[in-house]
Amino acid sequence: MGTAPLATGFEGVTLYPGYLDGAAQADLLAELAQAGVFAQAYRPTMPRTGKPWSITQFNLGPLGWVSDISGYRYEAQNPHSGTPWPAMPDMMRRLWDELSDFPAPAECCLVNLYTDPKARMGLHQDRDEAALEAPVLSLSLGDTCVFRVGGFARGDKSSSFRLASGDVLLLGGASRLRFHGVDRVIAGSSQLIRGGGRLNLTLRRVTKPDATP
Ligand code: MD3
Ligand code: FE
Repeated sequence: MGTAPLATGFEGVTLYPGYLDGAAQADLLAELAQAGVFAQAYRPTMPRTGKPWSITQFNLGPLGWVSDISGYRYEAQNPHSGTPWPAMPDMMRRLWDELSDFPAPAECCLVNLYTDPKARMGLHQDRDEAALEAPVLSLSLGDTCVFRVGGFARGDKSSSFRLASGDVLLLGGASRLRFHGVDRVIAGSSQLIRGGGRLNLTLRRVTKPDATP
């Protein structure tokens, strides 16, 4: 496990192409299925309008990121089942320890499921975490996507690159608040997931680590 990092042209945005090999990708996928990710993924809705997203979502770990008509927030329980989120997979914990350079564990593993071939994610910022000094770590599985990174205002110029199965993207430092999104998924570009589609797992530190020793 582990490939050399590649600069992306954005300070604080580092790509590790093929960081997980095929066997590790398959193991992780099986673990996600075991945890109920595919069976229990739900379709979030937009704050205020209640418009459904084109992706579905699920969470693993102590906190889950939730979007519905009343807003975006982190929750310790799945609002659809009223039960705690399943445990964070060991492989994701290991990735965070190897790559984040952050002194406290990740608290949320958000799983985005791009199952519909038209699924996408509009440009947005990740700013619901109190610990904005912590990086976000993203792992892609399945079909390749065209990922877009912009500036710090919605209209700033942006550029796109591809994220393939097994790629890890680390977003931190000066780039933590850049706008970003997923333009589209390239159908048929991977055989990992039966029936096709893409999964993205993002690891986040949500709360500020306790400063007392
Ligand atoms: C660049 N997910 O869940 S993660 C998200 O592929 C999200 O599903 C995308 O954006 C996906 O919020 C991409 C990669 C990511 C995360 C945070 C960033 C890229 C970022 C913060 C700054 C710049
Ligand atoms: Fe994001």
